[in-house]
Amino acid sequence: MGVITSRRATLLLFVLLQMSVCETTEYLEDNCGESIVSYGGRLESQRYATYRNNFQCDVILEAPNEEYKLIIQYDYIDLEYFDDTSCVDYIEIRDGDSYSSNLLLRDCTQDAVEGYYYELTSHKVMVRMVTDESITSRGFSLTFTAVTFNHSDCTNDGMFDCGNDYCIINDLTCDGIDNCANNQDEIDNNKNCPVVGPDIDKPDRDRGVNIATDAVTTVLISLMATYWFEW
Ligand SMILES: [Ca+2]
Ligand SMILES: [Ca+2]
Repeated sequence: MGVITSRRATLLLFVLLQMSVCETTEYLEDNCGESIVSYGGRLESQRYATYRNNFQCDVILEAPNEEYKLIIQYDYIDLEYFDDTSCVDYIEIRDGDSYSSNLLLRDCTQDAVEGYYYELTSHKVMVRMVTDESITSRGFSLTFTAVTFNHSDCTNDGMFDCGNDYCIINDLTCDGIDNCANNQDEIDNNKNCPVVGPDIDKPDRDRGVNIATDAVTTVLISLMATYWFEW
């Protein structure tokens, strides 16, 4: 095994930075006590397969301005419970940014909430997770989206009309996440999206970008592998 030289360490750091640039999902455990200000995205409990024991953490998800309201959709909730009725570990969702804000959910299984979503009255939501000293599980994954109900906004550049009273920013279309709560931002009648299917169905412009990106990535990896062994 070779020694990790400073140049190799720099190369590793470069690779890790490239990976982080591609990251779109936020993780609760990385943002304890923080606010995540965004027009939309995905929040998951942790990066790894299972969550931590003895864990208490909350984050505030916040739309960039107060004209927006947040909607929350659950992908899954899978935390330890006892006897099918009592949550041992749990997630809390509050309609606002404090512990006194209206409690929307305190739960540990997705049975009651699968496919369900909340429409908040504010532009902030507190997400909190509490676990005990043993037994972990998969955790949770949710999607949050800032929406406006003003239909004149939908016609503005940079906005997308979901067709269900929601307008979202255009950047949230065609990203593989159902931000509209009816999937209109992801299906092919959205003029911005390629037809759902393999790459061959995508517009030439997107295929060209993908091919170019793949080529650059391949060259970079080849160069890095070469330098690694030469050092
Ligand atoms: Ca537990
Ligand atoms: Ca989307």
